[in-house]
Amino acid sequence: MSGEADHSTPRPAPDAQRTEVGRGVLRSGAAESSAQSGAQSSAAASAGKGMVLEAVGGRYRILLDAGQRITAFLRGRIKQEARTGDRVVAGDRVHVEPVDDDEGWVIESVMERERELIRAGPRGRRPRVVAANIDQVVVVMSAAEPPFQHEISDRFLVLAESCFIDPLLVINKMDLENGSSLVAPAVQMYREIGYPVVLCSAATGEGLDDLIRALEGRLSALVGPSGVGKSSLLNALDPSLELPTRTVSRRQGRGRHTTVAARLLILDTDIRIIDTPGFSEVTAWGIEPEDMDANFPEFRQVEGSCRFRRCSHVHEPDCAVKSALEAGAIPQERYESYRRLLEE
Ligand SMILES: Nc1nc2c(ncn2[C@@H]2O[C@H](COP(=O)(O)OP(=O)(O)O)[C@@H](O)[C@H]2O)c(=O)[nH]1
Ligand SMILES: [Mg+2]
Ligand SMILES: [Zn+2]
Repeated sequence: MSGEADHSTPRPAPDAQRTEVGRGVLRSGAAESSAQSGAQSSAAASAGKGMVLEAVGGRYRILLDAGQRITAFLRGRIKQEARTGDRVVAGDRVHVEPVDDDEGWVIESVMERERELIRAGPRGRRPRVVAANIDQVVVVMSAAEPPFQHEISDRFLVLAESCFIDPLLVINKMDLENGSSLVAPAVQMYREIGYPVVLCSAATGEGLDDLIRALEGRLSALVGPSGVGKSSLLNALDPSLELPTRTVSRRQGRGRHTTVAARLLILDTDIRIIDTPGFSEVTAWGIEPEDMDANFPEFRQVEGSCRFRRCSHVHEPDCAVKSALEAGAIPQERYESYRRLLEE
């Protein structure tokens, strides 16, 4: 994907998905905790493991496994290495220790990430880790206001696929007039591809039981364009959150709303969910053009039968993807999204 990705870095393999930076932390952290356990047994005894809820400036809100919520700073050395802000993100598992002389806590090390949600930076800037260790990417769209656009949901689905994280598609605002009929074709399309789809309304509570079932017991990240009702859905699931929701106004132009860092919310009923800042544009990172088809599950099923092994499914003869498209087995809309993302 050109524009955003002037990196020539190949896409990392699934098992090598974390950044080099991340590996550095792990190594220094591991070495340090073993040294610490010998030298400072009292500090080691009170050391804790926890999960990062939110990064705010140079400070991190952390939920300790023991249940306590604390605020911690990064150990100086880790901080020096952490130029980018990706060093510690919501969802990261960390080791913390109390600081001797005051009441504070310090992050001693960051554990190796199982998964990372990574997006491209704007205009070729370096990629950003949005959240760590999530089990599921929840792509929230609305049936109307703003209108459902498959171009947008496809971008977010590709983002999830490119990070090897299972997506769930949630279509909110089903209460709006003609909501069901407006999205029915898209819902059928995504379900046939195999994506789970939840239809709901934060306003009426319709479908929220399904949403709860899909979120329970997992760490999810909520993504989607602004205004589709992400904050409203979270409030509907847990009114004590009292998240601000946006009144859609014309004066509130695109770039106007302030960017907030991703934060992990702990809801009732064993739901942990990372709310990410509204993305008006999102681009997956590090997808080589010849690998774009891997992010479309329905293409993966047929592409092995293309005549050319590295078929782009655009100009080549005897292309199984184009045959499937003509036969109606691959939806036209999805092929359009594929072409559009390929050209970027
Ligand atoms: N009709 C209707 N409006 C909704 C629903 N959910 C959210 N909204 C409205 O949509 C606007 C944006 O909601 P918000 O939660 O701030 O969206 P976010 O930007 O995705 O977090 C607000 O005016 C909400 O009141 C819904 O299910 N139905
Ligand atoms: Mg919001
Ligand atoms: Zn092909």
